[in-house]
Amino acid sequence: MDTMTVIDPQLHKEALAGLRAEPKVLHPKWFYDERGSALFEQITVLPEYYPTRTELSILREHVGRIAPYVEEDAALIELGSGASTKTRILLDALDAVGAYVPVDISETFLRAVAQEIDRSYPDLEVIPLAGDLLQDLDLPDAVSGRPAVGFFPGSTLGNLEPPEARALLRRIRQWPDIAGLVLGTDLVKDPRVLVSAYDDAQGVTAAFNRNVLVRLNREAGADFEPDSFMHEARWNPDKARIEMHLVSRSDQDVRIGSETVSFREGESIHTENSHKYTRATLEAMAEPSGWRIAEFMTDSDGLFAVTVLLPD
Ligand code: SAH
Ligand code: AVI
Repeated sequence: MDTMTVIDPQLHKEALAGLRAEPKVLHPKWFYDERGSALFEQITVLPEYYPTRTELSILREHVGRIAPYVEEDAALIELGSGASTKTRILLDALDAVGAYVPVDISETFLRAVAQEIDRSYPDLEVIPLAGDLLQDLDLPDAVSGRPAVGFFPGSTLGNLEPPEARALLRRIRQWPDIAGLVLGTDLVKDPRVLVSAYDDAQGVTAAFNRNVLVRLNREAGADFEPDSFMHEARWNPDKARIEMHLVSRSDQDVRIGSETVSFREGESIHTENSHKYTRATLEAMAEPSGWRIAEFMTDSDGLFAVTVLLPD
């Protein structure tokens, strides 16, 4: 679907509402068409983008601390599974996993990755679920009767507004037979390190950011000139988050279907938040959603954390 010119009415409606708002905003879930998923994979190996390699190293070192929480024949349900690279560390070490349900909004990418996992782990039941994790998920029958373990790596939780994030944690808590949640979160650190992770020298993150405009042209009938918007990464200390923006280089009008949206020079579209946590802020978010911290694992530089949350 990603490569065809098909107007997505939901994208058109949400994008128009966001671009008419003050300040202008687009939800980050729209980054992930096929090209967006591929660009994100390029980001994960950039020298400036420390989160992926750091989380991989924490998982490799501490997977033994996760094992006791994964019961025999468990269903591993991964939210925002992407390339499922981190999952392989769990699957290689945890024989108890009987079924794997990767959930992702980027459907073409999801199906290709699920096939690769299926080939690599012949004894595992692999059931990909294409969907929006902000909605109620229709979990497959293979999950029922199995102890469920959520896996939510990458700090994708941090891309949600705090109320969205708390609501998602509450929904996971209500999954039938939920035994635990393995959650990856990025930690607060020197803003210079953070800004360069989101504004790399090769311009891959800028291309990832602008790709949402390319998608709007193809799937929402828009006529953006992506290069007429500058990529910007800003640290917002009050909200402990990196914000990504696309800033208009000039006064310009852009068509979205039959509507027109006007931009002033310097006006931005706020395209993403990436919240950064401390153990205390993470706990303050998880506890009201019905979770307690059982394990908190971090790297020696304290850049990133993998937490095992248990139902309280
Ligand atoms: N878990 C991987 C990928 C992180 S990138 C890692 O840690 O490297 C974020 C992933 O979440 C992408 O694959 C994207 O398609 C998916 N995603 C983003 N918003 C989503 C949503 N609302 N519903 C489902 N998946 C979503
Ligand atoms: C998927 N998500 C956690 C990434 C992040 O770091 O917030 C998305 C990303 N945006 C820019 N670079 C990476």
